[in-house]
Amino acid sequence: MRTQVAIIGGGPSGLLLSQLLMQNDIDAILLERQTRDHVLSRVRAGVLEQGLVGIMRGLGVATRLDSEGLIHDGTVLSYDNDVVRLDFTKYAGKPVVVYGQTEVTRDLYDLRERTGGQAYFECEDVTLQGMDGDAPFVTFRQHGIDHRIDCDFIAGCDGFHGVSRQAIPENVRTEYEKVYPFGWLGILSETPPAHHELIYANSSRGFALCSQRNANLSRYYIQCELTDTVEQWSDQAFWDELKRRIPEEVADNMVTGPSVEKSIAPLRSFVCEPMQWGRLFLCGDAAHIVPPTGAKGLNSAAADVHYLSQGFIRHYRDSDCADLDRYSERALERMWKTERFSWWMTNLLHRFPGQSTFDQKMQKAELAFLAENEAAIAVLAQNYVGLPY
Ligand code: FAS
Ligand code: PHB
Repeated sequence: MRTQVAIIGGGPSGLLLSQLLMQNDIDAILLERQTRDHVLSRVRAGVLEQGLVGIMRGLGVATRLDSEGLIHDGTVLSYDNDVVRLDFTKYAGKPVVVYGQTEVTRDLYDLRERTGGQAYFECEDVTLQGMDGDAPFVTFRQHGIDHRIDCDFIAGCDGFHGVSRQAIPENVRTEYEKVYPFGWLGILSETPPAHHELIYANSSRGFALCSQRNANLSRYYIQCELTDTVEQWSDQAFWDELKRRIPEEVADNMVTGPSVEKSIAPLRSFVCEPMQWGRLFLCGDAAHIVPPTGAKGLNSAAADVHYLSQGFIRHYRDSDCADLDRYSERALERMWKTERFSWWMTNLLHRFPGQSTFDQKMQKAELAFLAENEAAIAVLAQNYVGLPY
């Protein structure tokens, strides 16, 4: 087989890139390790920046997003029973859209099928070869049959645990990492949201987040120990702990119910530099990870895809490699600012093991300053709604 761009990974990064390339008559083949249903079974991000909404609309795949997505003009930060509302539209000029990553992925897979895009599932032993030359290729096995794809470029969109990042030689790569000493225990419940906007709660017992997917599907998280397991947390134990961490008035009025999904995610900040090597380009979680406190994982993947697709389009349309050559520089410039914001939000809202009473006072003072200073709110709002591409 031969294609122009071989895309490794069929999550949001790979799907967005494949469709943007197709829209510009650039041939791409997408290779996914799992089945489509497995990919769609994942419950991940919930907040979309306008940049990602714009890409979806540009692809003509935002009909459901525009009809079912929830426009959120703000969010709430709480510290025990003190609350601060951050008005995104007032301080950052635009809202965010609450629409699950699962639905984004579903819409993009439906689009790929409608447009006849090539996607191979259950690909095993994907290997990347020849990226440091001008004839890269990918090999993989599917249902016991070995395949080879010769290509011009390879896009590594295979997430944090994929093979693409490892294909960059260790002496070329520099990896920056911070692992947080806690995780997020998340549940999905078919109950009405506890509040019309998201609530990010800092409490003496730890962080909690009240999020949502639609009028009858809510997503909640509580900070948990890294050693916790899902089995240790009954639904009732989760609800009881969540209620202890959010403002009393919200807790007293919230509707609880059985979890339809329950999972624990570790938190880390991670960046690989560079995000390109020869004919290989990394996108999304393959190159970087943020703690979900700033709702930036999916959205930063979209920003990478924006830059990389521009690079490929300019290369094939204008025989100009300028944007491709500076992809890593452009993507990392925005990504490090996103890493900072996600790290800052995580430090502001979580209780760290062994945290001193002074450090807790610093968190309280930061939130108190946010409550009274419009410039401080504006900085947070502009980061939360998404930095410009
Ligand atoms: P993804 O990991 O989504 O997709 C990579 C794809 O590559 C996967 O489908 C995988 O099966 C495939 N793959 C891996 N190895 C392969 C190989 N060798 N060959 C072929 N395919 C291969 N972000 C938020 O903003 N908010 C959240 O609340 C949030 N929660 C998260 C919870 C969890 C448990 C995780 C892991 C992430 C969470 N994220 C969250 C971040 C998440 O949304 C990512 O940022 C987003 O999925 C990035 O998309 P991709 O870069 O496509 O990576
Ligand atoms: C979610 O709804 O899954 C969600 C929302 C905001 C975050 C993280 C997760 O910061």
